[in-house]
Amino acid sequence: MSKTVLIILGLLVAFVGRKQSPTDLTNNNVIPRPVIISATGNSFQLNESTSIYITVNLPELNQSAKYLREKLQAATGYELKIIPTKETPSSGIYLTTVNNEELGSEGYELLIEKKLLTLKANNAEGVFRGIQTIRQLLPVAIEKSSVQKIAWKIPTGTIRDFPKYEYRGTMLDVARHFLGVEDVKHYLDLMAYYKFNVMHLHLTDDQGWRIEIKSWPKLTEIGGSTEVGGGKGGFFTQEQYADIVNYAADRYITIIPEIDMPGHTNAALASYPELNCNGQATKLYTGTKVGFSTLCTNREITYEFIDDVIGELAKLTPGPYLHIGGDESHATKTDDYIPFIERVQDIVYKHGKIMIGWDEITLAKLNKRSIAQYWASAENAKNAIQQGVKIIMSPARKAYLDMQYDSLSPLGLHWAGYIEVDTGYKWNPATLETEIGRENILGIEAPLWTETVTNRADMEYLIFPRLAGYAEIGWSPTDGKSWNEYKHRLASHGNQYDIWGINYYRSKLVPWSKE
Ligand code: TNX
Repeated sequence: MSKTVLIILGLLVAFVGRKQSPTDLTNNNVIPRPVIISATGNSFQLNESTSIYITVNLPELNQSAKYLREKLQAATGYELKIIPTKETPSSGIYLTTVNNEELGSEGYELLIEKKLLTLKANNAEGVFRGIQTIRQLLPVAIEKSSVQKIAWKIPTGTIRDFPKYEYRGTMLDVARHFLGVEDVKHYLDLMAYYKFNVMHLHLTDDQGWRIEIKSWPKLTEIGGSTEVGGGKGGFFTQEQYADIVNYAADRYITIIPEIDMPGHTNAALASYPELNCNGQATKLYTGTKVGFSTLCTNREITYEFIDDVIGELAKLTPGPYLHIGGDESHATKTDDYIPFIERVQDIVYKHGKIMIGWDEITLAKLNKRSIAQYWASAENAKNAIQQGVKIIMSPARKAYLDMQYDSLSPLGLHWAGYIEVDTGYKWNPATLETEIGRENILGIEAPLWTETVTNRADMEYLIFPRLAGYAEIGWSPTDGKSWNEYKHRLASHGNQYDIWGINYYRSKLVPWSKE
């Protein structure tokens, strides 16, 4: 063989070899897109002798290390050792603390060197968010549940990352169709992967009451016994609810329970005649109309009922917020609605929680700590701002996970329009409404109403892939945001969804890899 042929062969081998080994950290598929990334052109490799070191300064990191080990175990087959340490190790994975104001309570810094991968944050929450980035930087096969023979490499460099909004949530309506504890946990796992920190549970509506209230047992006995379409419904016992709260807390996700009132209350009105102005229980309802029910706002028993319900729920909920609904109360006169919301607000604060409600609550005089959830009315948002009240952005036309993707979508509604994957991604909460500026916004939330959703597969179909886009809107800087760039990262996440067996919408706008 001639010398030139050998050189060419050598170059070819080197080239192919290089292609197989990821070395450019800036070329990644992380969602939400991290704030700052710089690459150093080498790679870190995980192997069976890698250990996870944790600084002794923060005992909570033991949990984080166990979570990371568990996420890496199935596909690698490695059972990584967890070793508490006072000193910086020379190799392995090192979870540690830092004192850095810019990172806030959820930010983190990832320093990836050839031998050592260091994840630092102000606290364990930031470390948890950073672990999601590590999972996404590894080859996607890391998500498989059986052992894969793969070089588990991550390109070297630095990532410094922190969220744009402090509130990044989703909502799940378990009232229209009941979805059980396992489905909620499944959703929480997927949310954690995308660095969400809030799950709002819509626990009551006309069609069902889904949370056990010990002082008013018929709410679930009667009110929980059906759902849209006449199925058997269901409810969470207080123990099950506590289990969900703990599961979420392990993922640094806050549960916000919603008891919708004074409208959207037929399930309660059917359970207890005394909550109705005419003293007669209504019939259970299994249709999908809204705006026909109301609690009797001028009976004292109504407020005793609310005090009991809020009291029990506040005790079960470690998070700071309780959501009181307040939307679409078309059957309540405005003159009755306003004092009602103000009285309920006092009850919420009496039980030590901050009140959240849909944007209609801004008709009432609000405590400055209360929060309005914008879904449709800019006018209501203006009322909130005038009262110094912060806003959660859930514009139906952009962020409702129950809107159809297009006219052919087999599931979903379209009263607020169709939300294709690009429409869900291409909006900015701080410029959507001229009235609402960045300084008024606490964060964003994407609600999944379940009139058309009957099971986990339906839920996945409407959530994915739009959820990833809402995660990015809530977390990543607006600078550098581009659908044309994002769609390639999103396409690569289709590989994760395939591995997880997620029923997702393969939008034509996304260049999914063929399989
Ligand atoms: C409006 S948005 C509702 C819900 C429905 C949803 C369906 C809001 C606060 N109320 O009761 O389920 O539309 O998209």
